[in-house]
Amino acid sequence: MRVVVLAGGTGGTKLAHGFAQLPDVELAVVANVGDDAEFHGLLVCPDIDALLYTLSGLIDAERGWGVAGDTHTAHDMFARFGEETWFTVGDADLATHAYRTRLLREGASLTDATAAMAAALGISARILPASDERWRTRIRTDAGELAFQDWFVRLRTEPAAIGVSHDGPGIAAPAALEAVANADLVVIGPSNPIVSIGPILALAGMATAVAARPVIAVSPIIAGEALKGPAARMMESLGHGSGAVAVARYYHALDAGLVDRFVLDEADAALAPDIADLGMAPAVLPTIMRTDADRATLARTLVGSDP
Ligand code: FO1
Repeated sequence: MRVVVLAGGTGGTKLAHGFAQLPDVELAVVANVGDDAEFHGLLVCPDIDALLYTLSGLIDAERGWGVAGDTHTAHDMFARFGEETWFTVGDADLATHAYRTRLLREGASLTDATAAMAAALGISARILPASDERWRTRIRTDAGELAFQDWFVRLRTEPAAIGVSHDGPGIAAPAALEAVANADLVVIGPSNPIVSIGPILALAGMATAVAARPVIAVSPIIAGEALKGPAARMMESLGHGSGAVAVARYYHALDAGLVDRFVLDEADAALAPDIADLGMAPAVLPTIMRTDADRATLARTLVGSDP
């Protein structure tokens, strides 16, 4: 079975790891590139990095980014040179960004560079950047418009987001579009709908390609809160409402036929009728993934359910 997971950030990455553990699944993960940014002259792709490190077992699981046990000698040296160091790049992580940047400078696409890195790290799933072009998320706030990492890491998501846009040509990577078109199942991971999934679906042709396949979306919001990150607060400050139903409404507003089945956590079982009212089949499951086994169990259940 060919499964494509749309992912960005922690939740979608964990679920992708669940599918990667299933022997009968041929997995491709379409990764958000809206968080990408340059630091120390190198291209950092946080959502691709999180997938590379999670699927290879290198991830710092506590933080959800970076390499476990990484050291910071280069970071300290950058500080001595007077570089901005609010974005922490560990020594091993620095090699990832340097290698990627070299491959791109030599003419590789981001898709090809990512494939080479995944292969080198022993990952058999395909990690497909949603776009090979620059497609950067910009956050509008009362204090002006900010690049995503500036808002997310430097300002710790203060001030509140009042608008989100994407900067770039909006062209989907051919390999990502093709994987979606050939998928038996597309899973929209429990990632931030606005800044992780939204930028993927905003690429030309992507939402239409996804909508044409059987699609299951997993809510990143449980009992009104995101397990990690600003999704719940962003949904509210951007006027999309609160709770898991707001996530379903957000996808419904993008394309009424996008999502066939919407997965609520057990804590939100009472919301199932509201999901059905939107024309999506509700499914109520334990969605909190504490262990690797939890990830595989959720993935197996989704493969087994008929969207
Ligand atoms: N997140 C932080 O909160 N602080 C950091 O210093 C930081 C560094 C970093 C370096 C490489 C990388 O791939 C990711 C990094 N992240 C950091 C995580 C990341 O920026 C965000 O979690 C994502 O963009 C949100 O999905």
